[in-house]
Amino acid sequence: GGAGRPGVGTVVKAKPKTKKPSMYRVLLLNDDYTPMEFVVHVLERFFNKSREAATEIMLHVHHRGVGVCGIYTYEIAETKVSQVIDFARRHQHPLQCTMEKE
Ligand code: NFA
Repeated sequence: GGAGRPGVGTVVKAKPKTKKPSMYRVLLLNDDYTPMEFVVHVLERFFNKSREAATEIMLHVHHRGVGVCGIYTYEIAETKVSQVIDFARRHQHPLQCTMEKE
């Protein structure tokens, strides 16, 4: 506004142009067929969990139906989901993995 009038116009403020990336929960879903040991192995291999932490998450999923494996940026979460589903399929297990915005 204030076209051509000295001192009249829009104030433009320099804004720090960084923002935190959105984070995504990677979830494991229960099923009746995937062996418990396989799920523990997946959590160790793809989510860097200790045997103890992996067992705890696996049992949570087994009893509650769904559980959080980790929280990542979109691209990393997407990669984890693909890796888990591919790995399970290659071993002929129906294990499912998905992601949701935190
Ligand atoms: N429910 C599976 C079983 O009893 C184990 C399992 C746990 C599968 C967590 C998927 C996720 N063998």
